[in-house]
Amino acid sequence: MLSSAKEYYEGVFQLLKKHHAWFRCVIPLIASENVPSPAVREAIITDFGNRYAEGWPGRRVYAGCTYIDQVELLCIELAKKLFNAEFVDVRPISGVVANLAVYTAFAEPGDYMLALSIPSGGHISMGKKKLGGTAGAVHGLNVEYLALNHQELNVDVDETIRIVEELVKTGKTPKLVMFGGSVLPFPHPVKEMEGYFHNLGATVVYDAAHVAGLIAGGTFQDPLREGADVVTLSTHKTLPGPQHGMILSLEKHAERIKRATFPGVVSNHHLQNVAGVAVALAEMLEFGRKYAKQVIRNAKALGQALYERGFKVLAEHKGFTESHVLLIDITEYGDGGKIEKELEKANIIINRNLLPWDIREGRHYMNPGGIRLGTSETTRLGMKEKQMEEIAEFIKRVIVDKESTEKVKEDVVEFRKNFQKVHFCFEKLRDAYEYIEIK
Ligand code: DSN
Repeated sequence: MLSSAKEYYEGVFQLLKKHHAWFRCVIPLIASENVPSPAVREAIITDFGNRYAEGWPGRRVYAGCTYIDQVELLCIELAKKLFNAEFVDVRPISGVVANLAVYTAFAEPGDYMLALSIPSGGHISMGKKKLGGTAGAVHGLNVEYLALNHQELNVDVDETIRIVEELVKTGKTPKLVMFGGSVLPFPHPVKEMEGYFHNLGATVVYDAAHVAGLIAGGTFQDPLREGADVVTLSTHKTLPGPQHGMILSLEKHAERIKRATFPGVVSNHHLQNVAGVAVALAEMLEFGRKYAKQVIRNAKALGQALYERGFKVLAEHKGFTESHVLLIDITEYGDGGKIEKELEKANIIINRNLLPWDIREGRHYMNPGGIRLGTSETTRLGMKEKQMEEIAEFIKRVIVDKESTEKVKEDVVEFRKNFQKVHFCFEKLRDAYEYIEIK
């Protein structure tokens, strides 16, 4: 227990420094995380973080926005180029807030929405009221599920249409359909289904939080070209920016979205992060195609290497993934919660994940049957297929061979020494996890 203010004060900085020192030595495989460039880090510690804007550039609620407005317009321009979008709102402060803005713009409480369930790869922001999900508990939507084909790890088109037909018969015609989510190894059937949903009068939304960097890099499906009306995203998963959100859409939806964002779900919009996103988007414009290709190559290589070592990596018949993410059934070796902890002891950072059939089999999110791995951050650190093979071997040594985690950790620390810089960015002066002292 600390006592004086100075002890608490110093305690915080000691912990921050320990975290930075630790992350220099880990293998970061959490699919929703990434490491921003030193340039992004510079942008997010500027005075922009102490200012208010509110409203649209040029029509702000506050004075002092001369440069803030210009940066926000650059950010919008970059996003329009990268995503080929008619309209962009960079004010949502996260992916959840972007989704909430879209619910607010396109549906009333009590309306029906279709999305994947959480065990099937949906996100909590698409969840039912009884689960405390944003769609149900905050906006009052009735959430029904898109069907998932467990073998294909993708939306089952025929089964989903059967479910929707039943809903329509009972007066529950969906107002919104939400594709995308948090486990998104394969492109969703937006093109195949948009006509069906539009005929019902529904708005077609795509949550690209996980795959935004791959879409920007031209290596994943392009939902706006496939018929989606709106795309929501967070800016820090495969897209390597700071933590923030964004909405892309057709021009005809611009006014509804603007109003739903402000004054609907955002007051100030974390202006330092808008600047950080602009920097990350400029980096993506220059390096995004190479980066996104390598992320996917690495994910496939890691899937193959783990599979060859006996792991049940799902969707083997389709090459495991077309994105950055892999889902592994780990039940042969324990549960996802236990495995996550064991790997962390060896400096391998992954997260446990529900498998689509876990709830049916009585497994819970604390101790699910799966683990989820992503390759965005290791790719940013300059790792390629060869390193994916080495990572798979480290994972096997912990989980299958049950080697001492201390011994594996020593080898992981040694392995990480050669990967300290962020790649796919203009400047590499600072190390990826360097602690920057300015006080
Ligand atoms: N829950 C996050 C994920 O890990 O996918 C997304 O917000």
